Amino acid sequence: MTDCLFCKMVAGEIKPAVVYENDHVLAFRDIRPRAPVHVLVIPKRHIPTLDDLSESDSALPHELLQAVRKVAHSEGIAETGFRTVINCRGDSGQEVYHLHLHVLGGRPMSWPPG
Ligand code: D5M
Repeated sequence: MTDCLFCKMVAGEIKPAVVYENDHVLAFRDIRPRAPVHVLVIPKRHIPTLDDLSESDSALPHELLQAVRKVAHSEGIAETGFRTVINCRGDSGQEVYHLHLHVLGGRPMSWPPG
């Protein structure tokens, strides 16, 4: 999608701070970090929200979660613990309508989230 911020990153038109990439996913640092480590993992293909994943996208959740694991290890938060969040639509506070997984770590976190 031409007007999608994250699609522009995938296309190389905007250059985020990339921490991991493969054929299917891109991971980069969040511009407004909420924790010492805050990385976003996105599919390279435009999918607006978690609810727009289709049955035929069955390999993609695996790709995304394996990328989360790799980022957690490379960022040094796999052992201490980390949180992965997917916001979906209005009440969740989703701002960017291109599916993304937040990977947060490097500090203790409370539950439930606000
Ligand atoms: O989270 C959307 C996230 O996207 C939010 O934490 C800020 C981040 N963001 C917005 N613009 C940028 C750029 N240009 N680089 C890196 N990160 C960015 P949501 O779950 O939709 O609320």
